[in-house]
Amino acid sequence: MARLQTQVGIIGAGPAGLMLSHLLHLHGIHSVVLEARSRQYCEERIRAGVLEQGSVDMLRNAGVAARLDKEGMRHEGIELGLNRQRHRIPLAELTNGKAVTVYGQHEVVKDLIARLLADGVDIRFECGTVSLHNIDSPQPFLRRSRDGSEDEIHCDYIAGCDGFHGISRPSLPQSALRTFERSYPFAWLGILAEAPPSRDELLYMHHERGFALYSMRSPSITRLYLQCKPDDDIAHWSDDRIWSELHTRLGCTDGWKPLEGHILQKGITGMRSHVTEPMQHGRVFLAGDAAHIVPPTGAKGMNLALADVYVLTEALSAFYKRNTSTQLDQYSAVCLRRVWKAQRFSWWMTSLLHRFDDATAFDQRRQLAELDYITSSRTAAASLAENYVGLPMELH
Ligand code: FAS
Ligand code: PHB
Repeated sequence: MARLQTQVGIIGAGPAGLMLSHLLHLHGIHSVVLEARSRQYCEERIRAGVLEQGSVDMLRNAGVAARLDKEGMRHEGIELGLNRQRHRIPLAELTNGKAVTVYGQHEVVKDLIARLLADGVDIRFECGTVSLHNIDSPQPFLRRSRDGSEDEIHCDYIAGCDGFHGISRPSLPQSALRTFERSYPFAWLGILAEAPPSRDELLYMHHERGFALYSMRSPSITRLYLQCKPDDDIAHWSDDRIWSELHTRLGCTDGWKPLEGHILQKGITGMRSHVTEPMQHGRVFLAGDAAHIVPPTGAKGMNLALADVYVLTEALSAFYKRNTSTQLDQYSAVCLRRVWKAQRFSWWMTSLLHRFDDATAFDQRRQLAELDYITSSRTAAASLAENYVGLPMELH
């Protein structure tokens, strides 16, 4: 068995784990990243698509935004659709110039992996089975076992960046944790289509048959979503049925509807809200989906992951450079303030735009009135805008 020593042991090479390792490297802090899947799997897994202003600034300041700046699509507005009509929310105008950038999560992952490898950071793909040990002692360690061989990675701190189904959260004493959950009575069917975007900005469409979202990935790739049943089976959705439903729900009175194209990928994603409190225990810090899940309607998931690791990096840097653990002790409280505001916004956007089968006639009228209010009041639109582009980062 090999015995390694590092400062921070990181589980997971998604946006949280990769960004954390890179930010720590910039601060001269050594880490080892253990990832269960292959590099190719991580780089090809299609997920989030929208970066908040703060996330773009963070990636730029960390020196990993060259391709983002070249290929990312800055959007200064989004559209909400109601009764087959579009209403623009001028994000930049309402937030003193902030915007979002459409750039696939898998592209961010590719950029970060390339930089970590170029910098010689120790990242181990297909790492085998990981377990956490001595998490309440000053000398925690990770054990990874694969094909009969074992390594121990001894560290000062462990970062659980292994997503919702990872090993880190279940490895904490459940008596020390409190879970907050909400599941939604629907899911999203998402497709990637080889069809040039025929609108410049995202369109979130309310429709009596269910929500639909028009998004994009590049000048030749469109990303589209349909609200579907929570237990729906993708095998029941032929390409023709998907396009027919997308045209029905996204079609506007001015004749616009999305262009069709070859469907490269389709899948169904469940919708849930989840928060684990606290996001730390002993020498273990949870970040990203390992600690929280939001419904994707607010485009917050990846952005929250990046914000968590920014807070954790500042706290670890204060510990190693100024020998103070105050920020480490406050990590969970600082992150949870942002997490819960993102949960609120994501729940609100989801409740605003989706069809609820158990909604009463009153609920339906109230939902339409809220959409009417947001699309006719500058104050209401400004509240949506400041949340959508991302609330200011707070470190204390
Ligand atoms: P991730 O899940 O991205 O990464 C965790 C990593 O840990 C993975 O690479 C995994 O292989 C690894 N891992 C897990 N267990 C391990 C173990 N035991 N040992 C070692 N490694 C382990 N967010 C949006 O904002 N917009 C969207 O449209 C959107 N769509 C989504 C669609 C799907 C299908 C899913 C599942 C999520 C979606 N999300 C979306 C949310 C998503 O983008 C997450 O918020 C984001 O991936 C969070 O990043 P991480 O916290 O790094 O977790
Ligand atoms: C996407 O393009 O994948 C996307 C965009 C906005 C969302 C969710 C997903 O709210």
